[in-house]
Amino acid sequence: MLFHTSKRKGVTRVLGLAAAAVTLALVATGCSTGTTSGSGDANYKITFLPKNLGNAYFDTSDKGGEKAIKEFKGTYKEVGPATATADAQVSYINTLTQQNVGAIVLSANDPTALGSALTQAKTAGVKIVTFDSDTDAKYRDIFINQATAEGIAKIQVDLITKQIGDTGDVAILSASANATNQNAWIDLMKADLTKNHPNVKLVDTVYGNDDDQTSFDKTAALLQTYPNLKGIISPTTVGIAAAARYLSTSSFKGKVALTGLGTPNQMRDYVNDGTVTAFALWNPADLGYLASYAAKALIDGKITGKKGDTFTAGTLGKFTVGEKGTVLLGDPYTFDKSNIATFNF
Ligand code: RAM
Repeated sequence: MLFHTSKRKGVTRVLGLAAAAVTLALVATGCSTGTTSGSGDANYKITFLPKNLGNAYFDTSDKGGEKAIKEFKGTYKEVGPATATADAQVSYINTLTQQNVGAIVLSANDPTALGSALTQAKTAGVKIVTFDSDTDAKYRDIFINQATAEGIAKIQVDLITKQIGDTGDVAILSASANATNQNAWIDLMKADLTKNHPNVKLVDTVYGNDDDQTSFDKTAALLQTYPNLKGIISPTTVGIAAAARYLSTSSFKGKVALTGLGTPNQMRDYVNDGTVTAFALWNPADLGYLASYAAKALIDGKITGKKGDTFTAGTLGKFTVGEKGTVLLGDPYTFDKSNIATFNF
């Protein structure tokens, strides 16, 4: 296992000193796009379709998926669009259906827009695994969720409210406007702010489309439009990295708080230079690894995605399918100055 967390006395700790080293080895041997071939009777041709290519988060998750597929001697492939839109994902799904892959492992840019392409794929016998960002449940067999939406929302609200002293204006810099995962988290963050943080006001939600430059520009615009802004939550690794880069050389550095979901490698410099205090994520490599084993279990007919189905995901161990065909990886984890040096992804 690459990354284990446990909660003891309210403190989340990393277990296993080898975590960083194992992850390092994974990064050194992995390859973000391309094919790994294997053999076997079952159709273990499994293709990852992330929201977009060129996103460090998906580079890591898909490498985790490739590692699992190598373990069971399947054929790994990764395809995906340059921009994070549903339209761009549809043509990949159609092509993969024609190519008779065994499974598509997909992070969806929209909950419904991929529906007809996915239905055709399923009808043709392709197993559909969503991971990271789900579709409506009827369009896939199983969803591999990184952590509960409630947990992901809460950790970000807890971080920002702590960082701004629980008072003042905040804004959200999200990914694309239709992203299933970000929108679920945003709804829950709004509810938490309203209920538990009456002195914190969410003044705007803007969308950087998981594009670095757009996210950078949206950050600049937020700071101009809201001169009293005290904090930004960016629930996307692309957004938070671009916002941190903007803040780090601006007069807002250290004055406007920034948190959200980021990768340690992209955020390390900004934590060390004081632009960012703390942010959260899970281990994307474990997420991809688990998704590949779920695809295998579906292909093998061991599971169908119904509640109570169980399967073993290599070194991560045994998992049980929960409500709405969802499998849960674990808890989100907080990164800050005290631990960020030990991670490499
Ligand atoms: C980006 C993507 C992804 C999300 C992470 C946190 O890389 O939007 O879907 O889970 O951020």
